[in-house]
Amino acid sequence: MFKHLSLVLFIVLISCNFSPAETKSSAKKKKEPKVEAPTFNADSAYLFVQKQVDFGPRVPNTEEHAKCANYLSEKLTSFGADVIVQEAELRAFDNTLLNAKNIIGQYKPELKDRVLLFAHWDTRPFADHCDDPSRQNEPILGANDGGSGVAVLLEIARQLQKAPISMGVDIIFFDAEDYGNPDHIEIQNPKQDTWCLGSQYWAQNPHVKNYYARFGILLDMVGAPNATFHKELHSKDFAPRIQKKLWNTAHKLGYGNYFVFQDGGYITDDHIYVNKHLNIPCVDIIQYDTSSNTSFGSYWHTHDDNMDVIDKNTLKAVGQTVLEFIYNQ
Ligand code: AHN
Ligand code: ZN
Repeated sequence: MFKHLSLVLFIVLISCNFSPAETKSSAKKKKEPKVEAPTFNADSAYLFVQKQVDFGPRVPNTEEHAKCANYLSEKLTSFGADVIVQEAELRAFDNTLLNAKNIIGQYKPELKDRVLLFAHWDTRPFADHCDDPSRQNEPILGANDGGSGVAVLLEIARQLQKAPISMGVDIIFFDAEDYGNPDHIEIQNPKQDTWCLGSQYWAQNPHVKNYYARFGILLDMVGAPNATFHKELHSKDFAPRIQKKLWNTAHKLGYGNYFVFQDGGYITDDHIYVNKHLNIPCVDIIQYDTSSNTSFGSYWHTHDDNMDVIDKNTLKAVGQTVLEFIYNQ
């Protein structure tokens, strides 16, 4: 009789899909993610850096820049995004008129609930921090400064196509970020706000009316070996909760050596304009190197910013953290 009763109970439990082990608090408390975050492929991301570098420096108003723009918009399209290329003529520090292109890849553009992921895709037109003065006027390759952030986002785009996410996602590659005032030549009456021209334009002229996103994440110089990402201070002011959750996600995944729980500096970067004009809380993941006098790596704005400063492990740490974060919203 007892034997029989327990068998009945067992069947009832199974048929209700009710696991006795999960009756206590633990299982109910945590909300399960709707879709498990895909695995970020660092080999793929590395190739996306290589592809960009193979074009040469991507300086506005050059052929290499135009070719790379085509490559990036084709890539986003091939990964299932609806692509808009926003063109603008933007005035540089020296009054050069730059033919700039912001490349925008939209996933589920019909949804209101969105996240924004961005990086700059142009590269610095000069090597103003190069030790050799005779090479300071040559443009840099920008493997890390430009290439890495875009590459991580391309790999995320590839994963978004394979494992659709519940929210809308926009990936924006901003142009003319790195055409800011030079440090190697004296400028009379330097202009203000000479950095981040593409994001300044977009933030004041977004590709859709009343554009909004729940939050934004900017990737800048995310590929150097043993890079450390400190908590950038504008991000801490605008988006403290998102920054904290993002850093916690990295630690949970075992990337605490990269995402350190320490404050960085206030860095002028694309996120400040997105936050200022559109009120979207944005976090900048940017390398902060306490041992170098620029606070960025020693390769920064020099000819050393080539494939030698790209490490797959760093790309992986950043890419997997961002994927995990957005799939768990
Ligand atoms: C300044 O140096 C003012 N901001 C750093 C933004 C930057 C340049 N990121 C990459 N290159
Ligand atoms: Zn730069």
